[in-house]
Amino acid sequence: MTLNRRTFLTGAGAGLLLAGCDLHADQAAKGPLPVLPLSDLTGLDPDIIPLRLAASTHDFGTGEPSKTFGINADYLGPVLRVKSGQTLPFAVENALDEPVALHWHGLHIPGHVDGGPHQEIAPGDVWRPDVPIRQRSSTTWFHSHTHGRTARQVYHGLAGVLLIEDDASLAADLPQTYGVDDFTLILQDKAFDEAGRLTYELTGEVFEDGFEAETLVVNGAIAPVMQNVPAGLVRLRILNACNARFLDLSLSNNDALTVIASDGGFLASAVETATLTISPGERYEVLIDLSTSENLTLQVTFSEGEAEGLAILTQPIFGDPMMAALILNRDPSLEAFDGSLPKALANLAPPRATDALRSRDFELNMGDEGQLAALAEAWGNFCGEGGMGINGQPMQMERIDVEATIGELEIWRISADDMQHPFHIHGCSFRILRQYGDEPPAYAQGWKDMVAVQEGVSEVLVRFDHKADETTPFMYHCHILEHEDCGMMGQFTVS
Ligand SMILES: [Cu+2]
Repeated sequence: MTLNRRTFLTGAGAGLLLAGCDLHADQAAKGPLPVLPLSDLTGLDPDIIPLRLAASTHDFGTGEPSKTFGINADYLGPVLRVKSGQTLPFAVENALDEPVALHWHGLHIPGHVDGGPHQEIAPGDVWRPDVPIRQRSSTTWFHSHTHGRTARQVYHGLAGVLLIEDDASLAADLPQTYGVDDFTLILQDKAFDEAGRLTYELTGEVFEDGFEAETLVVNGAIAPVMQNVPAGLVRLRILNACNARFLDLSLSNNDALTVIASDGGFLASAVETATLTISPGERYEVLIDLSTSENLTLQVTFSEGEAEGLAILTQPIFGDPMMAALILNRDPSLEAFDGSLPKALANLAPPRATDALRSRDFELNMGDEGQLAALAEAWGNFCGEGGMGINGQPMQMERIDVEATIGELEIWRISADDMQHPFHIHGCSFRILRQYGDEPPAYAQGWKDMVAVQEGVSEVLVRFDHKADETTPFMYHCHILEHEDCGMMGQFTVS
């Protein structure tokens, strides 16, 4: 089935409530776009890069402080801008009163610095990985990956963005003045109680669908937020850091979004799309042209997956209304980027599937829906036998599921027995050959580390260039974080 389980059951009622409503986004801004603090390390040779993970409080815009986690901040972390070739001497301090692991999502690095669940940092301890950046420019991120605690820790704020530049990206004719014509957006959905405090509760239903809330938050502020920008091209580097929601992005004037990069770097050339679907864990870079419009709004719809069969008929009625995320106001007094969009962005040959040496099959299993909460409670958020898994097996810290060989090209064929899932592989980028059994959208045909899985088989062409042994193996998993915690994850070595 194409809808998630909860929507399938309650969609009829929701549809009646929405019928006749204006589906266009409310344009009134609630406040300014919070520009995430930039730490620009390009051209520097720091002895140490401290990241302090601590509990704090943060006002999302309700007027009431919420209990949160942050990384060098009250909520979320900094934007680290680095250059390929650097080795980053991190000192990750756990100032929380619970264990934490911090994973570098999208980095091509060895398992012993990957920050997976085998690399827990005890409260009060400092983890000091030297992280080598040897990949092309791309928007990557870092987030909690603590076994059984990832969903709650990320939801409360343990996530930040790592922008990798290289010689080509720094020389590219693209907007790159941070906070002026180049912005990083972290999109999330949040729930609040009547007092305006952040809430998060795990139930069987939440383990099933993942945690889905109704309030859209951009960089830690309730949407819509507003930003003045110059009269020209504006670059948005967008991360979906929701626990479970797929988001559909579009523009208020129905113009196409110009997509220039996906998870692992620039596309071969810009791709125009009316709607950009971004799954939890995914990143895309888009350009928006403010040279002719006085203002433009980036809109978000909470996606309900591929419209197929029954869903095609019901989508316009059941579909959630568009929400304004970010209102861009043209300010002619700001100096505009004076270049034009480059025709070619990257050398990106089509993937050569015929070169693959082997293929592997993975089926994501939802488990027994009625028992997930009880199973999870018994196992400490990890659902155990009878809960979620991959190929019939829940994640086990002691079990290696796949042994890969360094430098060998493989095809991974991923399917799901129910629901839509965003699948992530550590330590690499890959190319999508098929998504839901079909050719992926043009904007998803570049370098990726996330692929959506639903009906039909999704296939990726992948090569592992970094080692991971059985003491610190790489993970592959669903990026619906409650599914990951519940056991929809496996481990692999590369030798
Ligand atoms: Cu999942």
